[in-house]
Amino acid sequence: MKITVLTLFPEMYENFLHTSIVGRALARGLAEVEFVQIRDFAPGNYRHVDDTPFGGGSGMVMKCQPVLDALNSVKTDSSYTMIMSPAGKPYSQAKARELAQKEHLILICGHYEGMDARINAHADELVSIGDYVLTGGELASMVIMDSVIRLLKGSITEGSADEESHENGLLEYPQYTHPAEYDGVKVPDVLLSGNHAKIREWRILQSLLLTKEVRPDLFEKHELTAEEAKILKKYEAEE
Ligand code: 6GU
Repeated sequence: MKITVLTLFPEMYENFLHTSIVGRALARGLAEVEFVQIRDFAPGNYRHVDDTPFGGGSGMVMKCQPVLDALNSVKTDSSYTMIMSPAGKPYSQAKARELAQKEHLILICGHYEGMDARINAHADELVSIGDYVLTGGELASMVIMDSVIRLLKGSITEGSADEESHENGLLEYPQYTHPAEYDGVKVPDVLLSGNHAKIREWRILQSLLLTKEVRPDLFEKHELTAEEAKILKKYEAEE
């Protein structure tokens, strides 16, 4: 996979691209990341990439020409183009899975008060990483790159992404490691029992109870599997 980032601030990505799982995946050649400096496409000595908004209002708006010339310098028939925007569609694990199948991702990072709306028609979609405002799209594009790169084959241990939070529409069950007792707090007995059927049942129940409490919106949307329904029914009967 190739990822091209259009940005005014490529230096923001330095540590991110060289650290941990992302750093290792890129070193292994699972993905290639390139940057296009939008300012390189702005004309004149001043290389202005932004201007005042028509109709008035505060702040500056990124101009069509530098952004679209930058985009056209890298876009091909196999590119999938996304604009980072707080007004975009909510990003999700399902979208990360979808993006991990693409040959070429282009991520466009706006800055200032946003970009000229005529740029939108040149992208496949606008995406938001949550209901808050960032100073620019760079952090959002790193969130997307991180979540996509870790899904590429060979990036993390096969299968270790499958039981995580959000993969099945639920939050993950709590995890514990050594020691079995820390500061007087014990790991749940069942996890030390060696009874794999019991452990599986406990984990499914914890996942359901946690999601219901912390993310009732996800719990409502989730269709219980036959196994989940059975485990929940048993728990409710015991309560
Ligand atoms: Cl994708 N961009 C910006 N600038 N702010 C955001 C965002 C994106 N997602 C949430 N807030």
